[in-house]
Amino acid sequence: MSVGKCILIGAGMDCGKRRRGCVMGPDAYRTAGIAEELSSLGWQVEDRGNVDGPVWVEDAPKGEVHALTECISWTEKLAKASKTAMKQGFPVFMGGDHALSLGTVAGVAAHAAERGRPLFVLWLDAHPDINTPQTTTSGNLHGTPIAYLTGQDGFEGFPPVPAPVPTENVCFIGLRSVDKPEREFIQQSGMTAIDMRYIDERGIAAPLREFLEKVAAANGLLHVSLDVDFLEPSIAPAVGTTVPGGATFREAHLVMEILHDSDLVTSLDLVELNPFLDDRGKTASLMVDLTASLFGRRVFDRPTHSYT
Ligand code: 5AB
Ligand code: MN
Ligand code: MN
Ligand code: MN
Repeated sequence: MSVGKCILIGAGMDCGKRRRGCVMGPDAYRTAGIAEELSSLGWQVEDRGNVDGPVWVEDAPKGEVHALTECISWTEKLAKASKTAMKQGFPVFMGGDHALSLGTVAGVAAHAAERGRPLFVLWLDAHPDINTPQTTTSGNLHGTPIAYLTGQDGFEGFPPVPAPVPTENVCFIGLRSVDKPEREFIQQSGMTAIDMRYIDERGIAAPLREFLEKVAAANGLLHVSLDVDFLEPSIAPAVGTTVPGGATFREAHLVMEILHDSDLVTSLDLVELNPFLDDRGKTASLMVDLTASLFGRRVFDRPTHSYT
């Protein structure tokens, strides 16, 4: 990725699930030095502050969808902010829980459609987040953005996604906790779903490069959504939904380094950081370091792999 303008946008959305704390995410990234890191890499950084929206919502009874109205309101606001920012630079959405992607990616998709470019989405997560408000058993909408963004039914009341992302343009990497309806959907639709066993057997670089070849061949835009729980919980404890067996420190950096070199990424979500659960800021700092790898931090220059 060549240096340019990076737009930081805070989205302290905290109602995509019941456990609170992601509201503090944007300020934890700022405290960990995200702006300074990116500007030291040559990027022009503009911190646009936070998009505001409802933060405290009473818990819905067990089994019911939690904070539906509030999530719809965030989705509308974030889709607008995202579409605007896409025209102006490279947006980094600092969450906030993963329900924020309902809005950020919808805005990115609208922008891509206007430019006549296909959108691809790389979902770095322990979970595929492809439940709908009907299939979810937790009632937590942070487990649903991929269903919404790919145009699945069941999102009544949400703004219609102007340009749904084809399921074949989504790649999951890091999966290790998949609900039954999610597994069925993924298998039927033939989505690219790289689970941890695949990574154990084949490494993380090969499937990532295969996906990037597709993005390059289609002249696509690429949105990356990085959920803290993609990472091994011992290195990234500040998340409400830890699942053992995640990406290691080096696997995660390698993903970001390869993404940097590909020159294909055009927007990024940093989601699910819950600073209330952190250990002296170590998760926030790791997320900032991973972002720096995506934006070009490296030990040595090396000849880059060329895509199509
Ligand atoms: B996250 C679960 N599938 O629907 C659900 O952290 C977990 O954004 C969702 O990936 C995890 O509640 C959402 C059990
Ligand atoms: Mn997620
Ligand atoms: Mn997750
Ligand atoms: Mn989570």
